[in-house]
Amino acid sequence: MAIEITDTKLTYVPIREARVMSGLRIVLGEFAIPGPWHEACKGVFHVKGLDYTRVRSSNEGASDAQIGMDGTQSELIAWTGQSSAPVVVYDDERPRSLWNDQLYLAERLQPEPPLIPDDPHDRVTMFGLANELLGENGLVYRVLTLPEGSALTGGSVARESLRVDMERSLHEHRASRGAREGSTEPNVR
Ligand SMILES: N[C@@H](CCC(=O)N[C@@H](CS)C(=O)NCC(=O)O)C(=O)O
Repeated sequence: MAIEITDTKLTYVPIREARVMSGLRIVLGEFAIPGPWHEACKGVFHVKGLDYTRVRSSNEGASDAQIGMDGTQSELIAWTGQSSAPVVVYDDERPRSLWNDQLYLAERLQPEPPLIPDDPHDRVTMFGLANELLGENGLVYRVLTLPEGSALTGGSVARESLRVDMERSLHEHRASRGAREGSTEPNVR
């Protein structure tokens, strides 16, 4: 049986309802396609054991599978000041639409198990690598915004430039880690 994009089993409340709720709400969008930021965000709150209300991303009555078309994200923009998802909202605090802010919020609400390393070098490495993937212009961001027709299997110029950039990033990361490991500084990993 084919799975349709609209085949969801969980309950998603409209933005209108979520705005007047307290507690933890996450704007995920009601559709069956897993998104990289969505899954990462859900994973963080799952590991922390934090319950949240799932929220639709499109305007009430509009299909979530067509978010962004015909201005159907205007309710999301009115609530969160931007158009991307996921967005995590806790009580009346500012909406958090960036992955690192979402991670810090989860860590604050439920410190166990810790997901942010105490060791400063580990922390810098973790946020640096995650940013290479999830940050603006990171790997995931660039794959999603590759020009139409330059699919990952297409051998396109865009794909090659992405590969070269990621190899350079990893090479630089390994080189700086190697330099630290060779250093005599204690506690440097
Ligand atoms: N704001 C997120 C990125 C999330 C993101 O770009 N999500 C995509 C879908 S996977 C999106 O909502 N794009 C529509 C838009 O940015 O208007 C972050 O940097 O942590």
